[in-house]
Amino acid sequence: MADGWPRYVLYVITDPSLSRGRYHMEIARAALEGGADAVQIRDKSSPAYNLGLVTAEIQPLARKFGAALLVNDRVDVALLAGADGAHVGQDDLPAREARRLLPRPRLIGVSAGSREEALRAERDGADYVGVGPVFATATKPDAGEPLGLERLARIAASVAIPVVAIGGITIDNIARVFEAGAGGAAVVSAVVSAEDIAAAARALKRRIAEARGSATVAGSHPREPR
Ligand code: TZP
Ligand code: MG
Repeated sequence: MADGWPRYVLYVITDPSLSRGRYHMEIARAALEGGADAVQIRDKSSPAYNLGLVTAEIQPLARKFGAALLVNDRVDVALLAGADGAHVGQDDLPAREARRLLPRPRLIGVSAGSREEALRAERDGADYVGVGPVFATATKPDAGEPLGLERLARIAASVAIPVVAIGGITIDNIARVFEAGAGGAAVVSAVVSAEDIAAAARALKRRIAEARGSATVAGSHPREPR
């Protein structure tokens, strides 16, 4: 495993419905070339069989780049395809069960929209929480009202595991989620819908590096996932 693994700094979610016709492998490869630290396969319309094939195909590439590969929703697929981990929402398998099925060093990420959900996920064995939507987003219409940066900061200060901010994150606001204490930023459209996926990821990484370089110690959260 690469030094400092796993890292969630730039976490790219490969949703093919927003990708101008590009499929998971093409998105993942370009995102990894652009510096994505983690890639999540998200595909609400693919049966488990296809998801498994796609995941198994991308996993060696992610490993080559020292990045983590996770599967959205499907702990079973992550397990069978040999992915690094799975990401579950509040309506998927409970985090505690997901953890039981995918023991460490595999990764379990859990979506949390509140401090309570984040604390419960941490107690139940999550490696990180995906917190959002931080900003308004059209990508997930049922994501709920935006939390905003202050609530993101309160949640980040409440848990010891990394908080990965999600929802409406763009090149123009990504610095602010790190300033609020997030350890990572997860994006769909800002990377997947870009004409040049690798360039979009690279630009986000540059902006993150600037933000982390200038982040003050006060109010900061551990920046590096353990
Ligand atoms: N969960 C909360 S918001 C969201 C998900 C999957 C969508 C994020 O997509 P985008 O395009 O980065 O706003
Ligand atoms: Mg889900």
